[in-house]
Amino acid sequence: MSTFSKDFLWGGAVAAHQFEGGWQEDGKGISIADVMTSGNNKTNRKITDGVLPEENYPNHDAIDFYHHYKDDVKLFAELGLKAFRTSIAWTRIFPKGDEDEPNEAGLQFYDDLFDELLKYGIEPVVTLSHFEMPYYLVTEYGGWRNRKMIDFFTKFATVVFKRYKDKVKYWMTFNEINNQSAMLNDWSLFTNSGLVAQPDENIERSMYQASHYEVVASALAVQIGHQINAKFQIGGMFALGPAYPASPNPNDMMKALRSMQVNTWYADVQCKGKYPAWLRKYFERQQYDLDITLADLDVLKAGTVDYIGFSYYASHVVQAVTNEAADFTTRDDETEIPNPTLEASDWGWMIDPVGLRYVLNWLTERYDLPLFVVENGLGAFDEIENGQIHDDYRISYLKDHIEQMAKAVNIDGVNLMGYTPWGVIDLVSAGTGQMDKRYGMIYVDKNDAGEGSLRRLKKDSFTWFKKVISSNGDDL
Ligand code: BGP
Repeated sequence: MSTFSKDFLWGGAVAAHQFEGGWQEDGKGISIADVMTSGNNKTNRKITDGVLPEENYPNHDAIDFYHHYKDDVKLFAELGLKAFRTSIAWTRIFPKGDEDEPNEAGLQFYDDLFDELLKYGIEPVVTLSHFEMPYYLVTEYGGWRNRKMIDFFTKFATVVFKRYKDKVKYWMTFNEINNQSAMLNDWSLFTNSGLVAQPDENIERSMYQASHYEVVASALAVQIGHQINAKFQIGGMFALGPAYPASPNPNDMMKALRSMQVNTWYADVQCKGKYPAWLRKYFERQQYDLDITLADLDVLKAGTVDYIGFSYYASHVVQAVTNEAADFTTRDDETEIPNPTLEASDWGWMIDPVGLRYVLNWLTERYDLPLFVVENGLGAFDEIENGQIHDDYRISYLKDHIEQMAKAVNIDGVNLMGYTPWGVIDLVSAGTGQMDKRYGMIYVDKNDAGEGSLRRLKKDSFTWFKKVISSNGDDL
């Protein structure tokens, strides 16, 4: 008997802005992803004030899936994908975000894409907001600082839920909604909430306010979605990895616990329908006095998610900065250190397959909901040799992680719905804005400088993953 259920969703994951291109095609508006230049890591990708003629924006053309989607979906079918996770570019549907009527051409594009997937029996899995919102909502309304965003988002959600109610069953509201709290840097604030810190602004307070409006919007979307089609499965989506204590020192242990709590408070709210105690206390101690109404709290209770989607790439080691004075409330109380027992990727991400089993257990124990690994993978440089790409490093990364998923299912009793590795086809990296950090099983001929024929090539991992899917995970 197979480890994984017979309807296990083996798939691949991408996000609209990282692979579609066509940034001004058919009435699409400017999204926050369209004003980000490339960089070297998550902290130095530049966010520009509008689209500036002298800058180069990698997401504008990306891999031009917008014009290649039929051929690409054919390749996904050849790979044997049962599911394909993508997002809807909000700006194709509402170019500025506050219009009364949606853009028909944008809606039609996703109709065509979903039809193409369904033609091959590939189930679309759709994220409503994957690091994207109309840039106009940032300049005119201040992004998610503004309560009006709840209406704009729920309107967008309602339009697409209605339009695709017979084509899409699996949805997620916000991609990696927890990054902003866990990292609190310019990049995560912007991509999660469209926040650009203003002079003298307490940006942490604004982040919590924006996050609150997002979890309310998400809970409303869950309720609206279920009214439109009771069969919809609507999940949250979180970036997760274990935080290990640097030593057996109880302060390090307490720090690791708090780090996990900071990383999962959104999951607490979206799965349990209420804020955790430590965070309510934190708001009080900081005198944040957030706009959280009693009606909002009812919405959160009534709009809990059906499953947990999460990305898993790496684990972290944390150490309390001081053993004496740490109160374990802020990021200042910790430092992050490398794990001497693990290898790191070329970008310094700790490769830790067992950490995936740890997270699967942790989530099951805490929320007891179906789990869906909607991102996992190795960002690496690939070399082409005589038209071939021998990416054994990627195969071994994926294999080791699937083995741990199997243990979580077989031994630990975790309820796992599916596995959609990240960037099944090479795309623009969210963190660097570059092409040469590749995750795909399908290579795309385009480099960091934006040059290349866009030709698609199957890597060795393509053949390997095809076998994994056809054996339902038995033949690794
Ligand atoms: C997650 C995002 C993706 C994606 C991935 C890999 O944070 O949901 O959009 O890009 O990580 O990260 P990167 O592209 O920075 O390597």
